Amino acid sequence: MSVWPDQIPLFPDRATAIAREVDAIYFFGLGIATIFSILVAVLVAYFAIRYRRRHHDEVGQREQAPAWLELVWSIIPLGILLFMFAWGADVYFKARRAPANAVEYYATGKQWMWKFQHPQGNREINDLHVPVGVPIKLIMTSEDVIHSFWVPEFRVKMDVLPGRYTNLWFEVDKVGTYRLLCNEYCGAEHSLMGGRIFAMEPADYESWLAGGQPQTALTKTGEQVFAEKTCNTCHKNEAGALGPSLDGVFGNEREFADGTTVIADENYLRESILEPRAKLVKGYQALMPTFQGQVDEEELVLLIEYIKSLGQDE
Ligand SMILES: [Cu+2]
Repeated sequence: MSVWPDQIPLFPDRATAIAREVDAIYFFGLGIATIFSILVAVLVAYFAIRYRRRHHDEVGQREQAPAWLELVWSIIPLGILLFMFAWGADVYFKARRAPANAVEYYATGKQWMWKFQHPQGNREINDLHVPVGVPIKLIMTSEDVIHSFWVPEFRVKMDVLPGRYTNLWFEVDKVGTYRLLCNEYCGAEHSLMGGRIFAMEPADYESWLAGGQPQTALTKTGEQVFAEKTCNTCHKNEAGALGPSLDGVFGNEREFADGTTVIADENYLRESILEPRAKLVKGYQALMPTFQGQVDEEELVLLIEYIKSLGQDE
C-alpha cells in the first residue's frame, strides 16, 4: 500500500540548495569519466591501427614518450582529481553540518514506520510537515534495527541507529510533497517503510501546527518527566546536591573524575541517563541508578530537550 504509485525517477527533482550542489558534482564527475573513457577508447583503437604489425617477421620497438608528455598526462589528471576532492569535501561539510540556527525535530525509526516530533510538541507518523526556507535538523534514533532516512529530492541520507542519535539537516526551498524512504533493508516491510515530507510556506505551516491538537512544547513536557522520574531530587541547583547542576550543561565541556572531558551533546545526555556511571562528573559520587528500561525513546527525547533548555536564555 504505497502512497507513491510511480517509480523514483532516475534524476529526481531538486528541492534544496545542497541537492543542486550534489548534482553539480555528480554531473561534473560523470562528464570527466565520460571524456576520459572516450579518450582512452579512441586512443586504443588509433594506436592498434597505427602501430599494427605490417609484415610477418616485424619485431616491435620501444617508443620513448618525451618527458613533457609524461608530465602533461600526470599533472592534468592530478589537478582534476584534487579539484574534485576539494569541491566534494566542501559540499560534504556543508551537507553534514547543520547551520547554528537550524530548528530541531526528532525522528524515530521503527519496523516499519517513521515517528516525528516537532519542537512545539506536535507528533506525526510517516508524514512530516515543515516550513520552506528554514533549516531543519532531525535528531534521529531507532527503536529496533538500523534504518536510514532518505529523501531523494533533498539529496540527503543518514543511517538511523538503535541506542544513539544521528542527525541530518535540510532546508527545502520549493513548496511541495516529497517522498521519504527507508534506505537500509530492515525486515519484511522495509520497502513499504516510507512517508511524505510536506514542505509548506511558513504561514501555512503555522496554521497547520495550530490546527493540530493543542500541544505542549517538548521542553515543558520534559520538565514534567524530569519531575516524574524524580531526577530533580538530586539534580537541583544548590550546593551540596547529590547530582551536578544541569544548568547550561548542553554544548559545554564536562569534566570527569578520571580527568577526561567531553562536550555535552545529545548522545552524552542519553548515555548519562541510561548508563550514569560511564562518565562520572568530577566531584560527584557514582550514586545515580541506571534508567535503562525505565525511560522509553520518547521520554529520553523529552528529558534531553528539557536539559538542553536549562540555563539558556529563552
Ligand atoms: Cu527501515
